[in-house]
Amino acid sequence: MSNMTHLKITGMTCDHCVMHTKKALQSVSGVESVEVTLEPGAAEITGNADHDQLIAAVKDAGYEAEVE
Ligand code: 9UX
Repeated sequence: MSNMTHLKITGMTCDHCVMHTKKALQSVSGVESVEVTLEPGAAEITGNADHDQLIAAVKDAGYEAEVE
């Protein structure tokens, strides 16, 4: 069974930003699926990825994330 993680994401301003964030999160080990929304800025992730790695991936892509 896989876990769900909800991230609040700030700094995304367009649909391209959403794709950057989605790709970044999909590259994290343990991630099974990712849905990212622009408004509100958020991501729903399933799998067993480490939360700190998810946040780091979003930061590397140029945005900010926090677990909600
Ligand atoms: Mo969304 Mo763009 O950034 O450079 S406003 S990708």
